[in-house]
Amino acid sequence: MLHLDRISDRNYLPTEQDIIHISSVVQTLGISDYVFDVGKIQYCVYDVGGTRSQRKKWIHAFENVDIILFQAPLGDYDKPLREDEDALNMAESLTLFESLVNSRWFVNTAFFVNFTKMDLFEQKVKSRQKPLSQYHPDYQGDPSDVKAGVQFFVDQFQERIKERKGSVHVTVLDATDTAQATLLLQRVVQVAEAKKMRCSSFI
Ligand SMILES: Nc1nc2c(ncn2[C@@H]2O[C@H](COP(=O)(O)OP(=O)(O)OP(=O)(O)O)[C@@H](O)[C@H]2O)c(=O)[nH]1
Ligand SMILES: [Mg+2]
Repeated sequence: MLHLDRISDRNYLPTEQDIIHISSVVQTLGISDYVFDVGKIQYCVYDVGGTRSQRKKWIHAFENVDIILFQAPLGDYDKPLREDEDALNMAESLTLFESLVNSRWFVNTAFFVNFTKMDLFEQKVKSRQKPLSQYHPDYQGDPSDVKAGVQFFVDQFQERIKERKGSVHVTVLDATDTAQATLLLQRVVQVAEAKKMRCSSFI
């Protein structure tokens, strides 16, 4: 709406931000893989779809990957799943995370749990129009306290982790902010380097 004039211009060229935002209409289907080098490490990165039907395609295909980048859309706490109106996005993320992090296949895998859409979370919580407790009744904190809301979800995820060897890193970010995304990827590279992996696989 705000960008209609810009994108309907005859000479329109998409910006980096346009490309980052286009994926709301382009859902990931199947498995995409990318291979590239950073320093001495070769990375094999797999991008997989998060919806229920997509998950069936990959859930058993990534045994023993080195690192999992798990995206949990914090700012969608009020939104139901595309595929099931009765299930909330963050509740589904929590269930999926619990099954992956405690799976014997991923016992040595390092997890990065990235709480994304922090920008949207902040706007919604501050506006008080979508109280967290209305969607997640276990939240009993101040309805407009962004920090307490984030902590609620961090605790929920941490409570689901049973004993494991691989590390779990938690990041809260606006994934469309390339500076924040770069910082996250730098941390991922540090973990990969520390593991001295020859070929790292991410999902
Ligand atoms: N404002 C904001 N938008 C985000 C953020 N992260 C993702 N988005 C947007 O949310 C939409 C969906 O993001 P995707 O990365 O495609 O989601 P996905 O998890 O890959 O979804 P599937 O491919 O269906 O599994 C895109 O339009 C993104 O630009 C964020 O942190 N803040
Ligand atoms: Mg995707």
